[in-house]
Amino acid sequence: MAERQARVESALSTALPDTSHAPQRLHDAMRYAVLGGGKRVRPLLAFAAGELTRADADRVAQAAIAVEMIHAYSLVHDDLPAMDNDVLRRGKPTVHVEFDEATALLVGDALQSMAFEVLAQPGLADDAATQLRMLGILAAASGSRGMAGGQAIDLDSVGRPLELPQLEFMHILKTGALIRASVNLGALCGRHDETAMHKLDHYAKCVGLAFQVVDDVLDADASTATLGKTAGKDAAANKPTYVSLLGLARARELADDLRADAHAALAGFGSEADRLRQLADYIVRREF
Ligand code: GRG
Repeated sequence: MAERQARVESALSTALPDTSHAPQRLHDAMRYAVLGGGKRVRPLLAFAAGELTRADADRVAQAAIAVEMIHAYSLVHDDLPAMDNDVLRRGKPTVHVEFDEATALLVGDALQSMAFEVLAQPGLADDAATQLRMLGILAAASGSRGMAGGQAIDLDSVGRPLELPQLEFMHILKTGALIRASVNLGALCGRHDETAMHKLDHYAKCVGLAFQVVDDVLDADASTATLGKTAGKDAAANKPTYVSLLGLARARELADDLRADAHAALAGFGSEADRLRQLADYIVRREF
């Protein structure tokens, strides 16, 4: 993990504009938002899926940083006063606190465009049609039928009782869509067949939801210092979560059931899927 995280950090640093280039403040803020923090779960998933399809690691690195740029943009916008209004992210002041709100908006906008610029570089897949498919996957996962749509449902649900299926729908879009895209993009960088893609997609849906269930558990059960972001925000904002609907113990059980489902989805694969199996375990057992 450490080796891959370092590779992601270096690829991100190379791709992001240098702070000596104008507009310097925006480039500084983009680098602040992306570099030096985060678990890099989505890139790790892309690498693990790429390992399964024997993809060239340099290709996967580009797909992986494209997803991470979308993720970083979503965190910057999510922290804005108009959304979650948070002051701490990845253990440091949020972008609008360190810079200003207008800059934070532009950081998100620019990171989103840059993700597609990176993913559109020639040669990230064996043929152009596959690479176009990759671009479509990332676009759909980020938009109103993916992450942005999930965020809209989330903002609309504060203080309103959601049933479990509605909560699940929201998280499949808000958190799950980008995690699913990470796995799919990593796999598409290599030699894939549609049966394998189908199994991988099922695996990705399970870990995507598990990731969110664990996020809810940690929000309720871990400290701000451990998380590097404000803990207990969901309850304070009266937000429906897996913990508020199921209680801590059942939410933990649900995460473990989803981990088992993720493993089952990989049953037909051999040791080439071990990294994906380890990541499913990590996602459920992580402490921050
Ligand atoms: C603004 C369009 C738009 C979307 C925002 C992802 C998101 C949607 C909001 C983030 C709020 C949040 C805490 C969601 C729960 C799951 C999640 C994405 C947690 C943060 O991801 P990690 O734990 O963060 O992978 P690091 O910092 O490790 O990268």
